[in-house]
Amino acid sequence: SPAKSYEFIETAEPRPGVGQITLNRPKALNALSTPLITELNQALAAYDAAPEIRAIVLTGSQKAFAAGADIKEMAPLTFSKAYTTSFIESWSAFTTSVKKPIIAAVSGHALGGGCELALMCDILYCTENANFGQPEIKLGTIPGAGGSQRLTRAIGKSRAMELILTGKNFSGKEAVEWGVAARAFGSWEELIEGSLKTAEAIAAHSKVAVMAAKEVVNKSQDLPLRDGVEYERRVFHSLFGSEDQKIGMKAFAEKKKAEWTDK
Ligand code: CO8
Repeated sequence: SPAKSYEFIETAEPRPGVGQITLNRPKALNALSTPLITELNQALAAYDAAPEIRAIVLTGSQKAFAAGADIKEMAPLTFSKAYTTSFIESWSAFTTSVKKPIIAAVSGHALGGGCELALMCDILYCTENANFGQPEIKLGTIPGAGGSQRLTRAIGKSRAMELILTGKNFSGKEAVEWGVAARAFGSWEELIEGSLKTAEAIAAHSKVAVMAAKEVVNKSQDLPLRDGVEYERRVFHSLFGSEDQKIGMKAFAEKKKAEWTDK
């Protein structure tokens, strides 16, 4: 069972097939310390391995998704320590290792590493007044967990340059207008309900197909178009080897609801 007790996060299974991870370090506005990130990676790996979980929602509090990497932890860090311990590298490990879809539900601050963490997720939902930003320049440094790459891919070079060079924040409403977020909700309650509903909708589909779909969409971020299309076709062909493809297409022909076997 994925149930385990953590210090800096909470886990719950609020809907069938849905695992919810809540960042819970309220005194530091969910600043992402190494112990917190370690727990987050453990919880994500546990849900990925749990057969009954089919989609994951990652959230923080109403006030803060995460106010960034832990500045107090980073302040004394040296180049040689950061370099030799590959500081931050493990943060994004889940983007390649976790196969189940992760929905980020962002309310309040998502700054620096918090913004980067949200960008690592598969679907980003937020509240209209969520507060996104890459303020690292104001601390004398730069984004270090993929912000310069993922944000630039999401919103284009000129806007990303403006944000990263000035450290200016942007709202949840802007995040949707610019394509960073899929949807912005009017309130925290609507954000959580909307995120769980989408997770439930995903959880109702064939697990094999859902994981394959996540894999091929994410390939689009790494591969040139032609290679990506070819990759997609290979995976598409391989799904003719799944039981669920037969079940899904037979159910359509018979006007019945598909009962997935996840095989
Ligand atoms: N790190 C450590 N502690 C933090 C952080 C943080 N990022 N953010 C807030 N806190 C702490 C505060 O120090 C304060 O603690 P204390 O009560 O002990 O003084 C507590 O949280 C509450 O914060 P505030 O009193 O400041 O709350 P406000 O509501 O007044 O302000 C803000 C909220 C605007 C979010 C403000 O806290 C702030 O500006 N925080 C820093 C935001 C920031 O610069 N983030 C970027 C960090 S750098 C970064 O992420 C680099 C990424 C590089 C790699 C990342 C890997 C993922």
